[in-house]
Amino acid sequence: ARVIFSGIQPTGVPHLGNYLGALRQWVTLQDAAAPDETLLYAIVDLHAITLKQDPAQLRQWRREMLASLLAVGLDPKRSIIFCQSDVPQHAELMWILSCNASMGYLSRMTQWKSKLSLPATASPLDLAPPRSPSAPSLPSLKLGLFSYPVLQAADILLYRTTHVPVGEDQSQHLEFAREVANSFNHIFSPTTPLLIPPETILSPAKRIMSLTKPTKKMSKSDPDIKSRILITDSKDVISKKLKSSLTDSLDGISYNHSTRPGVSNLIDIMYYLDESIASSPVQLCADFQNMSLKALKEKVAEAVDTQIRDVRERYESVMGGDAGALADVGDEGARKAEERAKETIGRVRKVLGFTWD
Ligand code: AQP
Repeated sequence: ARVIFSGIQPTGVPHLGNYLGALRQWVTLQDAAAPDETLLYAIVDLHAITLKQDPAQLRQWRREMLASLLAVGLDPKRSIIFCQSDVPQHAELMWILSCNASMGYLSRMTQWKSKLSLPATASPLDLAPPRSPSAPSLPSLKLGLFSYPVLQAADILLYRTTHVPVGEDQSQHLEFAREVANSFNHIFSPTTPLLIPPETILSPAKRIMSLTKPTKKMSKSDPDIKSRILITDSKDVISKKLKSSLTDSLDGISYNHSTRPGVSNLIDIMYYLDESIASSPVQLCADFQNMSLKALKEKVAEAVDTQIRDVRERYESVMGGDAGALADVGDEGARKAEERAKETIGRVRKVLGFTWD
């Protein structure tokens, strides 16, 4: 039976990219799940601390993220929803896997480089000595950020996950997780694979772009709040953010991500919010070809508000409700996740030789 796992960092309220690229897919998988399927959705706070976090803020963001997951439609009766740091086996498996993870492979991962604003071609060896005043030197690069993909591999492999629904930005890390599983099995469990190389489920909305810098992905950590629409934004805020989104000065509406990234991103947002309105983003563009950019932005704002209104209302009701009830959901999720994690860790310990018998 399928085991589905995915995670999201508690680094702010989710935005439309998280929603269309991941969360909505999580709910669809939950609602379509066969009775023998297991779904696990983690709030990955151990990942969040690879960059500096304020503890009070992190505590608040964990709560906001749990409320967001419930608001989008995840149901704790059908999905195991939990915080990663509440299940200690994530860190244990990460250590074990890191003892066999290649520095060379990790240095090719693009995400830690983008977090540090380094070119994709940078390698840790280039980092010492620093090439520019803004580039970090090797001693200042934090080990946790560099080894982030190993923790992500541990998250997935810990539950013997078969499928991982993510946005396109995570494809490279999933490839790494498969490599880690295969190499572990090869060394420690060659006859019956203990760890399962997971399949990626890419959501159709692979990459939603920033509203203000449409050649970059929409991101929670962008300091410019106008760059993203939160799933909790009011109608008025949605409309203002879209009005100020960066487009271009060409006439009409056409779809081309390299020449018209801003307009194409708005079309993508509109199409992926409700795929029944056209057969593809290109088709939707054809329907809108003579529309002004101002009218397009108004139409997209209307569509966003219609699609996320219920989510926003549920979020407000969860956050305004009993704080203890929210904590109970997290505790119960962690208990169920740990039960499964212990099973895999027990087997891993055995093949490593960590037993007395
Ligand atoms: N712009 C995006 N388009 C489509 N999918 C996206 N995802 C993130 N941004 C987009 C998907 O959301 C899931 C959870 O992401 P995350 O919070 O764990 O990490 P992230 O990819 O680093 O997301 P952010 O929003 O950019 O957060 P920060 O700024 O904190 O790093 C993943 O499945 C991801 O693919």
